[in-house]
Amino acid sequence: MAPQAQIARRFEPSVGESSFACDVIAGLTARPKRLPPKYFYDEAGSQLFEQITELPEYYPTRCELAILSEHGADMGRLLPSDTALVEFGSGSTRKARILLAAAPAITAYVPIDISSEMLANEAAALWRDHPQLAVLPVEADFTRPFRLPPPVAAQPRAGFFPGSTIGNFEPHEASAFLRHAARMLGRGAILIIGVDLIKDVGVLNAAYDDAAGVTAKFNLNLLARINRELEADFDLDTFSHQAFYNTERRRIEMHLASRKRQNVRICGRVFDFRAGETIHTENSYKYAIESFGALARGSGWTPRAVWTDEKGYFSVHALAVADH
Ligand code: SAH
Ligand code: AVI
Repeated sequence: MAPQAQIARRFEPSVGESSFACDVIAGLTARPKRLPPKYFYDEAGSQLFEQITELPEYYPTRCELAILSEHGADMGRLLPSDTALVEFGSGSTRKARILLAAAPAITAYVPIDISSEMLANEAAALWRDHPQLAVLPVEADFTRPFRLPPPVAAQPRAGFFPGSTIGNFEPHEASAFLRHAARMLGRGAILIIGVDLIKDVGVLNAAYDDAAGVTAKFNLNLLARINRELEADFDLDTFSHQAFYNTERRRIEMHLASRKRQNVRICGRVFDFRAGETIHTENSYKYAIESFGALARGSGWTPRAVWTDEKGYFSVHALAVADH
């Protein structure tokens, strides 16, 4: 058996059903009701997210792919030789593949994701395509403490956090995440991070409420997942997808609105919904380049470089761990 056949080994316990149940019960007991967006990504949700990335309205993926293709070599030159690239929320690994091709300094790749099937499949495919690369996947929730695989302890490490997934955190959570990443990656580390930019409200709203209804399906899949995994009886036809840009808070908000007054059973408990009441399922914060730089500076990082696409819709920042 090839050494990389062990790649699917878990370094931490998986995110179990029990924490899912606890988070769902806590979120639907809170006012306003809310659910954590990390639970979007079961197998069906991960596939729906991949469909979102192909939508004409969803510009972030196309813009970031263009930036990585054009400037990947510049990013690679910031990395020391024999670097281990640690990707937070690796998904399809499509973006990492561009960076790997452009940065020969990378000799190990650590994809981290909460979505177990996607992680295992993508890691295996990546290793097949790059047999010289050490591929060491970690199934973990990156908002909680977890350990990097021991083989990369002795290597310089770089972080990769594309997709503007940082925008799904509240700004104070984004700051905590950046501090945690700096500690984990260590002295001298570089973080390549994708950050979606503030832009025309029409463009933003369309990206999260597409004409084909794929984002609506992605949002509603959260209720389908709760039905599947937590013995719940959400009637998906009685909830509708809402997505809008909140200009004051500089974020897209996604909600699921109950079309009628109703009760829903989850894990033997009953939750009541007023007509029009929403579950807040996701925020996607948008930044100006300067405001993200300020957030990074206040969170243990020094901005080194930033690239944007030709429309100025999306940015990729290179940050270096600040010296103390
Ligand atoms: N990086 C990819 C995927 C972005 S989608 C891209 O840029 O296209 C967000 C990814 O992060 C998904 O693969 C999802 O499963 C993962 N993810 C979301 N929250 C997570 C968490 N708390 N811990 C680990 N992975 C998470
Ligand atoms: C993963 N994350 C950055 C996506 C975003 O744009 O906030 C998730 C998403 N939600 C709806 N569409 C895409």
